[in-house]
Amino acid sequence: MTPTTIPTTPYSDQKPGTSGLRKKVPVFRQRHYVENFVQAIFDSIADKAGKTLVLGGDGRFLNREVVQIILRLAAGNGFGRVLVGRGGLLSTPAASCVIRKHKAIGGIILSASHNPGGPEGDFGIKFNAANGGPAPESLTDAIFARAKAISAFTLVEARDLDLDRLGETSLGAMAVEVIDPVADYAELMRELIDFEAVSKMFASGFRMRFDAMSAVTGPYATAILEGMLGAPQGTVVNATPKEDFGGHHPDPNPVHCHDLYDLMQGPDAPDFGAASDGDGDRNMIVAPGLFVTPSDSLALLTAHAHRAPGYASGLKGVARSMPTSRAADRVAASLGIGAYETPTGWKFFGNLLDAGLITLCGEESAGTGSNHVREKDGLWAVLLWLNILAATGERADALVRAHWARFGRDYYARHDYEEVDSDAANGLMQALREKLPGLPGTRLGDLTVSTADEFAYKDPVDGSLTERQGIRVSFAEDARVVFRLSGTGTAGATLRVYLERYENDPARLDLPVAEVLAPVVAAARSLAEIEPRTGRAEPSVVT
Ligand code: G16
Repeated sequence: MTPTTIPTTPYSDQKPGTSGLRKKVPVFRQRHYVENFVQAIFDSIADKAGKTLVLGGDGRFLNREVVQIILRLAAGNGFGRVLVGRGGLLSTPAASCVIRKHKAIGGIILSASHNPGGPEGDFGIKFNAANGGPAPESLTDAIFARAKAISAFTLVEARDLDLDRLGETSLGAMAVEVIDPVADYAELMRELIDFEAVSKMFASGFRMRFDAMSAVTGPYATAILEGMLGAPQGTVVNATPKEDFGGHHPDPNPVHCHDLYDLMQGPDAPDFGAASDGDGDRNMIVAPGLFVTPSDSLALLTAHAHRAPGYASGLKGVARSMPTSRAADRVAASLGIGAYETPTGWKFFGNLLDAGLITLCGEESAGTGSNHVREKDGLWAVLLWLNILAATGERADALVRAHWARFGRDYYARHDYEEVDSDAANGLMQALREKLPGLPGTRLGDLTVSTADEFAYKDPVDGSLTERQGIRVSFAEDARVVFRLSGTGTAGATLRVYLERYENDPARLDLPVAEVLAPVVAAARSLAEIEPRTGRAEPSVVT
């Protein structure tokens, strides 16, 4: 089989966003759209001849078809071997794990994460580098530049391979190995987490519900929680991955995962509730009667990680994205370890992890992870929580309340205004930007602005500068609001407004979030002129 080179014309819109290229399925179905982008990725990887590539996705609509196209392109581009998950499946954290373990040159992950799937839903292609992490901006910029200029792609013309049978076949000179998508990942979890202690906890009657949201984590959670840790059958619900996630939005938050959320608020709540998203990197944690914000979850895991074997010698440092609450910083200060603030996007944690500056990291957008892989990892976060519950013997809600009693509480919410007109959204951000210098000292309702700026990040490892990463306004009353535009949406613009307020008065730790944040919400809306500029009186989603 000799490779064939086929002429093509470029598309101008193949710019990777916060996490790879995400578009509607019909966009990806345009002639050679996939081939062009994947060829642009391959053209941007030096020394790929004979190397190993990892390939898999979250199983959404188009996953199987695109896996076959990428296999043919990989063979045409001289890769030596491709490791592909059975059925074309690999969760994002498992792909990161497999890349690292098998010393691959990188991997391609097919996912649009928590966005809905199906013929009219979303699809995505992301390249992860040899460290297992999302391509850094220098590489995504190079891929975009290449995609805009592409004139041909090279592939091996062949029939589809059988992706459902484990084992090795070949495509031209390239080996293709269909691997068990769960095995390497499960082995890594066993090294990090005290499986014996968690098994004992389940054996003594501990009850949990894990909602896999008809997405890729189903097989992982079933194998590990029910298979290896002895949780009762049925602990994992919605465990079969579906191409359209059962028509749902596979986003683990109280809005989209409301069955679990409602169960956990009711009288029959099990001891612990958790969920994961489309590609398995996000998580939601719910204690009986208490939703745990991702920001609080990161802080709590930072405080207790040493109870798990993988972190027994302590943490080097912790990082959070800028819009994530400062709860983890408070724990880092008490532990005497470094705390870092990065732009939104998991790729910004990679250098800190590789340089050994941090062990844990997390984001308000339901992402938590550690140095075990270079992606956020939903099931890992759940397992670490279980390890901590087993080690302390505490109820999850009691553990959270004890955390607040010790460190204070960062009340937190995010308001998303989805599918806003792009010009209106950019105009809103620009107007805010222009107001910044005059804001300090201004009164907004009962709040007084103390500082106002636009976040820019200088990477402490490679010195690279990333600007315009969100507008932040802090108030003297220990409150803050951040405005930024999402980099993962596929229609119009999404304005994200991140709201927080710190309280450490013991009498004010258990108040309704909306009540505590009301003055911050009002200040944010008037400051950014949200309704006049977007026509939206209320956000589309509040989490
Ligand atoms: C991706 C990134 C995250 C980011 C999130 C939201 O997550 O990996 O780092 O926090 O998008 O980004 P934005 O606010 O720009 O929409 P995922 O789970 O979608 O891959």
